[in-house]
Parts: sequence; C-alpha cells; structure tokens
Amino acid sequence: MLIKEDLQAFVQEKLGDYLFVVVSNRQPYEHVYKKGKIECQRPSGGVITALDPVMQACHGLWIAASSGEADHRVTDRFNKIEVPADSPAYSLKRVWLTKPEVEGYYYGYSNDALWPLCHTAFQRPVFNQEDWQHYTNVNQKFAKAVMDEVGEAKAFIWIQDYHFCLLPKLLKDMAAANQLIIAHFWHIPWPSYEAFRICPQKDEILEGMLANDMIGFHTHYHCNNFIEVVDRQLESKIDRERFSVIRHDHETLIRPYPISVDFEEINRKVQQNDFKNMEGELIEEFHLDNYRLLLGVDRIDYTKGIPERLDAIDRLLEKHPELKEKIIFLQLGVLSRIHIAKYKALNDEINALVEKINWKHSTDGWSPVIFIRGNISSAKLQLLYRMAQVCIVSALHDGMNLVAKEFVSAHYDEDGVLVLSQFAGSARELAEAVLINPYDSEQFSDSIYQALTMPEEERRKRMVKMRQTVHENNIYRWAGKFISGLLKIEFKEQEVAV
Ligand code: GDG
Repeated sequence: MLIKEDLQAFVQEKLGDYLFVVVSNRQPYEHVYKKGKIECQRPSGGVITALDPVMQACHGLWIAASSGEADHRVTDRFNKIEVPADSPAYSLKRVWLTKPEVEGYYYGYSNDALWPLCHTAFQRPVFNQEDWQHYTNVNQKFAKAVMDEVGEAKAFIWIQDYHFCLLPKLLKDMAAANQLIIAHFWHIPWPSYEAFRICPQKDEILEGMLANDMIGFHTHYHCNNFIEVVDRQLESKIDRERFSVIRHDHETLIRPYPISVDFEEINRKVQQNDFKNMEGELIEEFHLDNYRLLLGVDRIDYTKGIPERLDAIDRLLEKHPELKEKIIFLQLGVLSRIHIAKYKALNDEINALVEKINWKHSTDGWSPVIFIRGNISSAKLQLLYRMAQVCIVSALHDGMNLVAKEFVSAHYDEDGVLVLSQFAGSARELAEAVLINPYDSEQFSDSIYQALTMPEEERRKRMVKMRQTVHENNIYRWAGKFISGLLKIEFKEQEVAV
C-alpha cells in the first residue's frame, strides 16, 4: 500500500526540477457569494475527488476553468490562488471562459457530443460545428495558459479527461522538442470502433490525443477499444508487445490504471468522535429513525441509472410488501449539466418517479424514498455511507464509479452490502459486490432483496475482501503507478513497483 507521504517523497525524488502540472476542466475549489460573503466550496465529481488528495501530496500546479462567481475576487494577477485555504498545499490557476465558450465547449461538444459518444446509454450524441469551434478555441486557450506558466522549463503535464482531446498536440507544437512529457487520463469509457466512427471530428480527436506520451484508461477493455479505433481509423503502427501506438515516429503508451479513493482518510474520518455525534443529526434531518438504510449517491446523469434504480425499489416493494415501514431508500443527487435538455428531462423524470413510488407504497408516517437534491458536505456523505446497510450503484455505463469504493472505505465495521452494476469499471475489482444488470428490473430488485437478507457472515466476508482491495489499490497507488509510467518514458526506468 502507498500512502500520501510515500507519494509525496516519490514525486519529489523522481520529478526533480520538472514542473508538475495537472489540467482539468473542473476546478477543485470554487469561490461563491453566500449571504454577501465570499465562501469557498468544493464542487462534486469524480475527477476532483480523486485528484485533490494527489495534488495535496505532490504540491504541483492545477490549471482549470473558473466556475464560481467570486473566483476572480480571490486570485492574484496571474489568476492563481493557493489551496486549500486552511493548509495551502498547491497552486490553482483559473482560466476564464466566456458564456458562449462554456455553452459550446462544455455543455455542447464535451457533454452533448463526447459524453454520450463514449457511454453506452443509448443517448444520441449531438455534433454541432459551432460547439466544435468553441471546443477547439478553449483547448487553445488552455494551451496558452499552460505555456504561460511553463515558459521554457521542463514539465510533466497531466491532462484530465475528454474536455481536452486537442490540448496534447497544441502543447507539443508550442513547446521545444523534448521539453514536455504529456500524459492524459481518460476518466470515462472509450467506445468501440462501431460507436466512435460516427464522430465527424474523429481524425482531429485521435491526432490530438496521439501527441500524448501516455494515455491511461480505467480498464484493459477501454485500452483495447482505443487501440482498435486508432488501428482502423488512422495510418499508424500498433506495437502489441509494448501496448503502444506509433504515428509519425512518435510513440504513445496505452495503459490501464483503475482510479481509486483515499481509503485511509475516509476510514479514519468516519471513526472520529465528531462524526459519531453527527449521526443523531442525520437521523433527524433525513427522518431515518430505525429504518434499514439503502443509499444512492450520484450526479444526476442519465448514465447513472437512477430511474432504473427507482423502478427496482418499486418492484422490490411490490414483491415484498413486508419490507414496508422497514426500509428507507435515500437518494442523494447533485444537479449537473442542467442546461442540456436531456438532463432537465431526466430530472423531471426522477421527480415524477419518486412521487409515484411514494404515493403507491407510503403508509401513515412512512414513505419509502427520500430524494435529496444538492451538494452535501463530504463529512455528512461519508457518515451516510457508514450508516447505510446497502449502497446501490446502478450505472448503465461508468468508467469506474468512486461511490462504490467510498462506501466500502467507510465501512470500518466490516458490514454492509454493495449492489453494483456490472457495467461500472469498479465491478472488475469489486467482484464481491452483488452484481446487477440495471436494465433487468426483476433481477435488480431480487438482488436488492438478496442484499437485505444476506446472512451476516457472508456480508462480512464480502466486505472484508472489498476493503482489502480498495485499501491496497488506493488513490495514491493509482497516482504513483501513473507517474512511474511517465517517468519510464523520460528516464527509461523500470516501471517502479508501487
Ligand atoms: C467520472 C467518471 C470515474 C456526489 N454527490 C456528492 C458528492 N459526490 C461525489 C462522490 C464521488 C463523486 O462525487 C462522483 O464520482 P463518480 O466516480 O461516481 O462519477 P463522475 O463524476 O461521473 O466521475 C467515473 C470518475 O470520473 C473518476 O475517474 O469514476 O466513472 O464518470 O466522489 O462522493 N460529494 C459531496 N457531496 C455530494 O452531495 N461532498
């Protein structure tokens, strides 16, 4: 196991005088006005949750788009601020985007074209030329922001996700030869050739990405899809032994690095006394009383299978009315990408479903579903994970899904059952979960019943195994492996055993 301090020492020793720069769309901290005062808050989302502890350990520079209305009030003349405020550990540089840029690059090309293209959730991607133009411009804007910081220094640039397919090539074109080592982590699935080939900008996207020295995906399956797409779409050489693509004499390594969470931190925090005191408050706030708690936690996104989950709860109560007044299903949902029509429609669909199920099954003083919309504090969230006897992750398609790993990390009592979609990347590692097909409502509801009636011994056996897996493969190990993959390129070292 690698812990925060090990990663810190490893990076300091190995990166030497290289600048360490992370680039992502979403920033880890945003500043907003609350009751006339400036407040700092943490946006929710998998990339932020995963990368913030890594950056706190590595003390690098994180470049991301501004998202809070008070962001500009707290940054210096280089658009930078040290974060987190209570114990500054790294620099955050904000890039300012205009409204049309956010519309076209973020809501448009990134989330209405690439997101549905890469997820098998049967949503048609929308390819719009104007969105693509904004996407290109914003990638150029970020390239300039990176080079303004890097100057002529040598740097490792670690790009995050599907918002920046063009950035690697733009950076390599702007920098001196061998100045930059660039790696890209793709947090979502990579589709098959059949799915990808409908994309009108496929060549530009692949050209952009093949300027990377390394591209990481969560699973081998996504790596294979990427290699197959390149093989069939572009003139290039595939080195099956080195698992790399060579185009115009440049090699890009393709590697699986399953992302994870800060197991130690979550496990430690939920055992603290102030957490225990908060339990009573949560029971009161969410009316949990003596019910058995089933929990769902998601950004409200059509890939997360929230309506399918509600259908399964409905079916469960139809088949097992004896569970009435015994269970509560608490769904936490952070609104996301609400400007996109599909997301608004999903939100309306979820509202209607919750109302229907509660109307159908409720009794005097008891309703089966509580739906909380909005971002709750990570302390409350971690405690709810610990309090939940069953956590339901029913993504229709998900690169990894950190919620599954957070639930496991919080259960220091070694009890609790994870009901997990077989279409989430995390199902490859967490094989002891009760695996479901979210499209199969009968099997799904039976699996929730299985989770609720599972004998204690079996619950513990499965939970202990899953906790070992997440403990061993925590977020620091993920980062350590990724960085050692990078160092191999520069220093031709053996991949460091971390
Ligand atoms: C992408 C990929 C991949 C949620 N509600 C609240 C809250 N959250 C946090 C969770 C978790 C994160 O948001 C969601 O992470 P996921 O992994 O489930 O999903 P995506 O945002 O879609 O992330 C995904 C990930 O990137 C990393 O590579 O796993 O497959 O789609 O950490 O805890 N956090 C707080 N309050 C909330 O109300 N504080």
